[in-house]
Amino acid sequence: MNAAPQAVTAKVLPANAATGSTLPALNAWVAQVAASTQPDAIHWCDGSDAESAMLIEKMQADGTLHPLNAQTHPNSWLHRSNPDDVARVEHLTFVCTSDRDDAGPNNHWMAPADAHARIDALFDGCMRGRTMYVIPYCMGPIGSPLSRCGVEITDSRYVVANMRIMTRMGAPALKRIEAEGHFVKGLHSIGELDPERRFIMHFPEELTIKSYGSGYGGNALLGKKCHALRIASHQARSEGWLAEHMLILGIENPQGETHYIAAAFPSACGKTNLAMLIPPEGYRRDGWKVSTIGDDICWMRPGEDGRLYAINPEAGFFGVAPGTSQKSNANAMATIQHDTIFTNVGVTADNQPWWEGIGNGQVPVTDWRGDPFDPATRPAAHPNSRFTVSARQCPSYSDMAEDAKGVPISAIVFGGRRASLVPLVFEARDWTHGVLVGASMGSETTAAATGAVGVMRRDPMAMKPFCGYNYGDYFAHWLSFDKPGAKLPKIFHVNWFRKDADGKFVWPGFGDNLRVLEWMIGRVNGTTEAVETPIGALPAPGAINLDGLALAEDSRRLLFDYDRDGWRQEFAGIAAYLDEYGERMPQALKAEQRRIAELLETAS
Ligand code: O2Y
Ligand code: MN
Repeated sequence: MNAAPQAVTAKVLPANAATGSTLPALNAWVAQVAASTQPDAIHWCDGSDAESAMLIEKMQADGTLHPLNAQTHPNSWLHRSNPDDVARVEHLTFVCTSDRDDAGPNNHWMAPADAHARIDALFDGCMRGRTMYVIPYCMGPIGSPLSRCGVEITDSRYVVANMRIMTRMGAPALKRIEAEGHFVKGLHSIGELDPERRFIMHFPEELTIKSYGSGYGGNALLGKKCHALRIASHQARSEGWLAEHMLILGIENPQGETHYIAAAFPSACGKTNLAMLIPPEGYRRDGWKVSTIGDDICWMRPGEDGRLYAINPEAGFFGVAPGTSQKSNANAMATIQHDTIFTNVGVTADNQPWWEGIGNGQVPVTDWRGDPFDPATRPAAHPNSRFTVSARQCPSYSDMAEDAKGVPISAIVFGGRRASLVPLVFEARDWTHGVLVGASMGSETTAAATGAVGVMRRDPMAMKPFCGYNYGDYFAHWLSFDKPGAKLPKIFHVNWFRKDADGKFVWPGFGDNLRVLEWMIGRVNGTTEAVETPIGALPAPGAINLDGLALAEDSRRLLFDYDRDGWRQEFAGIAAYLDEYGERMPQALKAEQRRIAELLETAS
């Protein structure tokens, strides 16, 4: 089915396996897109090795990909994006629902007809002289009932190469789409890469995405944030499941019992590091093991036993390079040793990828823009530079990630970067409280999205840029899972980023985060102690194993205390925040906020 490029008369595509699909609706859509975008050729992607080799050859020839050192990084490539196209662009990202309130104050909105008109005008004739690639893909294991399929049409070979890593793409996905008869439509063109002519539009009611003018990450790999979060969150609401911005990891204790934990952190808050955590030496000796199911997105649905079962809809990692090192994430470093696409990193004299924080003693000679490296001009790697790599290359990747029924979730963790106030960990008293914890979480911004860095903003459930509908309705959907027969996970909040008076992080983080996860598992099993406070249950003194950590008494206090006055202010801020969503904010969530605010006034 790896069709030779064909001249397009853009009338009718043959409905046969050689050049198209057996699904008339898919052929018709491809023909309609070809008629408007006018490509020179159409290529239906089958996902084969031969196809990949052909694309890589073309990308090397046109300078899209540069080979890296084949001895140290076999089969690995450097891509330099347009310098104006290096991150998600929230201000150009729209959710286009018939009723503005359905998109909610958490999204930029445009009326569907206006949005189609604006973006279709850009697509008009935009693929002249280019090949149009048709990428059938499946988000999640091909055989899983929790998976959902889509087709991305793009004129970017880089997108095809990334989608091949990040999704189950090609012939098996097309087969499933043809059997199901429906799919999410994603249309993408890099256009002129002009920020003035750039939009990422979502039409949840039509299960359609249109993205123009960016070739980068979340703007262009439409299976990821556009489909697996914005469109899927809408689908999930109508079908009774959850599409979340969460990593999934498995923890096996020395008794051989495995618990799966899903965790939501805002962008670039160390999710990939946590998903690939390596237990501290003593824990490894005692038999603790951590396995990775996913590092970014989690789809969960109640199983027949009332528990939530989760899959990772992705097949690869699109991870932030800066800060990734042997110390922070040895599993990631092993994963990206071969068959990896690096985007916007620096390179060393012997052509190895390099980024700030890599900590391998090497030095960059060329920066991410291809200029000689000069620290006075810019960092060697862009702060949002990335690696794209298959999850199967990760030493901690779990076979359970391919399990069609998903993994049962024991605990959900919310977290953010909070320099002050928020303790290392606390447990929500029940599901409603947990939903409030998720709804009110906040973090200091990072470079993953364009805009100011280091500013605290609320990012409920780390879904602010990704929830495809009104947050009020989204919280109501979360609350609706608490029904008779449900055996829901416990919900926790963590803060790895608390700082002391000198501005230093108090908690060592990385592998030592397992100490906190161990406490959570103890809470799930009912074997670990906690102290009730108005904000939730904090670890009882001694309940978290701190053996071997050099933590001063002051640091321990910062990690485990709660400051009642500070929380009173925080809860006033939470009330104001919930009010911003008006009538759609569930009363139950506001009542929960009031319950805790009152406790903070009265409890000692
Ligand atoms: O910057 C982008 O284009 C992508 S953003 C991203 C990529 C992978 C995982 N998470 C994120 C994010 O912003 O949360
Ligand atoms: Mn993410």
